[in-house]
Amino acid sequence: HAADAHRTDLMTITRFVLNEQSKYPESKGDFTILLNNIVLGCKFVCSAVNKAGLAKLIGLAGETNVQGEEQKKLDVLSNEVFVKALISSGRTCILVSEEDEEATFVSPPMRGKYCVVFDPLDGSSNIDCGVSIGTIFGIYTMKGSDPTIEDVLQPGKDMLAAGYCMYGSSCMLVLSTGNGVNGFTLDPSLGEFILTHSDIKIPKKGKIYSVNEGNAKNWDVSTAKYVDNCKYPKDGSLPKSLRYVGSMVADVHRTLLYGGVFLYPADKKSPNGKLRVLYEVFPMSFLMEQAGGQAFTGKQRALELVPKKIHERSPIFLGSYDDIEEIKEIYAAEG
Ligand code: AHM
Ligand code: MG
Repeated sequence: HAADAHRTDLMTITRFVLNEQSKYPESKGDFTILLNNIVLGCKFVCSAVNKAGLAKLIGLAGETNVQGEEQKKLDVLSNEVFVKALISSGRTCILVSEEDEEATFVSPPMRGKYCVVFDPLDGSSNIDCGVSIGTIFGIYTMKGSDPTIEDVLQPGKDMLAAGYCMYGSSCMLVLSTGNGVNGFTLDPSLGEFILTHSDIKIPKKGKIYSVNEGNAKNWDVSTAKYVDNCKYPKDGSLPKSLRYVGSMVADVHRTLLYGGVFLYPADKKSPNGKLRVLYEVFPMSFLMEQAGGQAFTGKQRALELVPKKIHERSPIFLGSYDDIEEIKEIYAAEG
């Protein structure tokens, strides 16, 4: 019976990626090993996030432990776990983390061909109140034989893979290796991510917009005009609903599944917006395009940006194809 087969034939993320990679005869399992280490990091963070509310009870966070050392904050701890898991995979050469000022160059004996850019725990303002937060990552392949910073300053369209993990009401990992987008949910009893959302496609047009409207007084004309259209449509369509968690992973995840737009535009106070190109804008734009949506900076296709610095920022508008088309038209007209 098909339904039974579904419940007993578990498509884990490892099995899924192994299947995908088997299409490439030259593949030797390196990517699968790398991904398994990312998955390990995500499981660790998930378990830490789930216990975060108990921290006071069991004496974590901000308190001093028996050794007299101060306990690490969740974002710092998450970063350490990812860095160590990625280095120990033996498949990475350069790591760029939101938490670290400088890129990490892996020492030659542990070096592999992949560069990983990541935000280990995004949504910092939501950590202490139990609202969904996430990890975002992108993967590049080293260009030459010696790693240089140029290897991670490539346009987002050259990413080999991108994904995020959301620590929400369930723990979900959403991944693209350039072949569409698939979602895996952590089964806590198995400790495995199981394929639950195969071949995710974003609705062509959505009914939701997502933005921090508290910044409205500093927006440019085009952003203001678009958001005004969301509330007072000029074409007879219904107004859009507003949803804004303030965690990019949660806001993008909802946008991917329900459709609509997520924007973090430029404003007078932050002319490049807030979000970071390498490990926020690029991975999410990659996923959006792979799901049939679009990602735009206000000037160009987001994935064609060529970053000059590892922590560079860019305005971003991403989501349903038609909704982003509308934003592009406004920017083209208003400049
Ligand atoms: P963070 O890296 O300090 O967590 O900031 C990134 C977060 C995103 O998750 C989210 O989209 C955005 O900041 C929200 O910013 P704001 O509070 O300005 O609306
Ligand atoms: Mg961040």
